[in-house]
Amino acid sequence: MAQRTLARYLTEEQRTKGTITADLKFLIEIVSRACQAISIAIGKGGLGDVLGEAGSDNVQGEAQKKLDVLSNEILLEANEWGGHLAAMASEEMDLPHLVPNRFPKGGYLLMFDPLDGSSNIDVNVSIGTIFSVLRCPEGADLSTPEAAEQAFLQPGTTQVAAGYAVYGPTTVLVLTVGEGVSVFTLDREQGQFVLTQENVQIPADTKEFAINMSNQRFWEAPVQRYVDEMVAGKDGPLGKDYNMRWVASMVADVHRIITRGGIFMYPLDSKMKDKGGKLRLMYEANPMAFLIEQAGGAATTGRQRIMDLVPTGLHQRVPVILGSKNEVDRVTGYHAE
Ligand code: P6P
Repeated sequence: MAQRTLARYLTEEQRTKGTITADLKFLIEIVSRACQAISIAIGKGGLGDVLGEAGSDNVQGEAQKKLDVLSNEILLEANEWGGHLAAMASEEMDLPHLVPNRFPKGGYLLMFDPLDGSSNIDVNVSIGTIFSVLRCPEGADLSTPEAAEQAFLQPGTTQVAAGYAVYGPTTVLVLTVGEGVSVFTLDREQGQFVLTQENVQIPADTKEFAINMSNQRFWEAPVQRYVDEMVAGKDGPLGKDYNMRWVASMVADVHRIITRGGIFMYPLDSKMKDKGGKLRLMYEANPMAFLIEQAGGAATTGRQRIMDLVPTGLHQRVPVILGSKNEVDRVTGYHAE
């Protein structure tokens, strides 16, 4: 059978499910081509002038890598002319980027973490791009970047699409438009993303957890209890041995869970309690939560469903616990006790 490219898949979905407008199909196609360009830039590594620090800091106060800035520019330039978007927001920019007046505007808002896992770039470990798509509210004030922020502050349940590209041994695009999760692998010879898996289902149970153990002494009691129980293995209350993985690239860790199950935790800890967490709600937690739920998993802050949160700011941080449903329910239940 002919390979089902992303474009063919979106067209077929558009015909059969109606959840995909022509503009949304175009938006996803454009984002996928931007991810191809990012994959090529990353692949140059030390051969291109793309490694190391950019010499600037982002809104998070984090030193930007050259590839952070380049990836952000690739996504902005790819998306601003097409007429499908009203505005964009990024981890790398303090305020939203409005579609310039010389271009037509559309009805969607696009948010992204252009290159997540930057600390892994220079050591050649998988990194990724995360994106989330919202509808622009009717009558939204997009007169200035400052005014436009309000239009983005919608709960994760209002997302119309979400996805990530993981730049690893292969470049893979994982996507949902609210009708399950599909996986596309980049065929570099064709320059096309090709469907390689449909209707992803995450096992409800797992024996694999992902957390940065060096923060253990800072965690709240429910997470301490849960991790202690997993480490206790088959002789402990959970009655089975667990394995641990921590790539320190959310996209890589989430992709492992999408592929074979598991639980990922970046919980609140006393070091960062005032910030609200480590990971960002709008362009990390919400898109990943949408994908995980669409694949039959669960995603909470430990105390509530991530996608129910009403955002208070574009760069708001939240605790994240996501993956195999029975495990997420267990540790969330510990928080409720
Ligand atoms: P730590 C990468 O910087 C990131 O935002 C996520 O991709 C990743 O899960 C986390 O931070 C890693 O954090 O504390 O292990 O460096």
